[in-house]
This record gives sequence, C-alpha cells and structure tokens, in this order.
Amino acid sequence: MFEDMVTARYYEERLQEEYLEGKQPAFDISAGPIPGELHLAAGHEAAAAGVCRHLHEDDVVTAPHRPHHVAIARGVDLNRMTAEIFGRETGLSSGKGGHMHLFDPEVNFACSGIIAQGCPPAVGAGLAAKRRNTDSLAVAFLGEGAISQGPFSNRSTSRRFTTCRSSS
Ligand SMILES: Cc1ncc(C[n+]2csc(CCOP(=O)(O)OP(=O)(O)O)c2C)c(N)n1
Repeated sequence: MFEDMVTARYYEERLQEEYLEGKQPAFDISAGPIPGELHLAAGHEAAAAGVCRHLHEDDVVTAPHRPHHVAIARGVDLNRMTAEIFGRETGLSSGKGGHMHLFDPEVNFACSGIIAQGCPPAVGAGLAAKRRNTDSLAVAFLGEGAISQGPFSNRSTSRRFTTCRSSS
C-alpha cells in the first residue's frame, strides 16, 4: 500500500512539472505536452491504496476527475496511462480521453471529468454482479461535490451505495 501511495505522489509531482513548465512563460492552458487541465490528488493517496488493496480482479472501480492515485492503486498500466495523459496514440484511449477519461478494461477501471458520473456505472456493475450471483463488488471514488448531483443522490442509486471519499 505504501508503495502505491509513494508511486502516486511521485508520479503526480513529475506530471505537474511537465504540465506547468509546458504552459510557461504566461500560463496558457492549451500549450505544452499535456493538453487541458490537470487535477492532482496529493494527500488522497491512502484512501485509494487502502481500498484497492482489498479488491478482487473482477471488482469494478470508478474514479472522479482526480483519478491518477486510484488508477495506480487499481493497477492501471502506467505507460499507457501516461501516454493517454500526454495525448499520444499509444494511450489507453489513443490519446483522445486525456487525464480525466482513463479507461482500462484489463483492470475494470474507468473515470470521468463529469462530477458523480462514476456512480451509475458502479451501480450497474454491482447490479450485474448480483444478477449473476457472484460476490464481485464495485467502488466509486468521489469528492464531496458529487453528493449534490443527481447520479449520487437519486434514490435508487444512493440506496445501493456505501461511499468512500478520496477527494478533498
Ligand atoms: C456535473 C459537473 N458539474 C460541474 C463540473 C465542474 N467541476 C469540475 S471539478 C468541480 C468541483 C468538484 O468538487 P469535488 O467533487 O468535491 O472534488 P474536488 O475537486 O474538491 O476534489 C466542479 C464543480 C463538472 N465537472 N461536472
């Protein structure tokens, strides 16, 4: 778990260097090797490492717009994730999703920049496991901002949720 936490912290610190340097001299969001925004998660690593360590291969994990620490704890391939963040063709989604839209079916991981958007697929995965009579489970990592959103607070969704807060 500690290794995952340290990996996530160093990984993000390194990303931040590339990101900010590329957008100088005057901050330009479109400049540099990492297009668009970059949401980091320093301080949140333990929640991801602690939860993901207890999951099984078949379980499903969704993450919010700060996804890297969760992706690392879940075992997403670092090279393909990095290529995705840098918008390269060798990325998880051929560089078209960027850092907030990482999908890795190899480890049942997805994330979204839309707040609370991890809830419906996690509920769907949970329901599928139930219908298939397996003991798989799904975890949606969220920030508290998600709690006011329909996909979280919708009655049929929230009834099925035990939340795990990884974000600020
Ligand atoms: C549905 C939706 N509304 C608004 C936004 C814009 N937005 C991006 S991050 C953010 C704040 C999210 O807060 P929280 O979920 O607590 O996560 P934190 O950024 O604090 O870690 C908002 C409102 C969005 N991405 N999606």
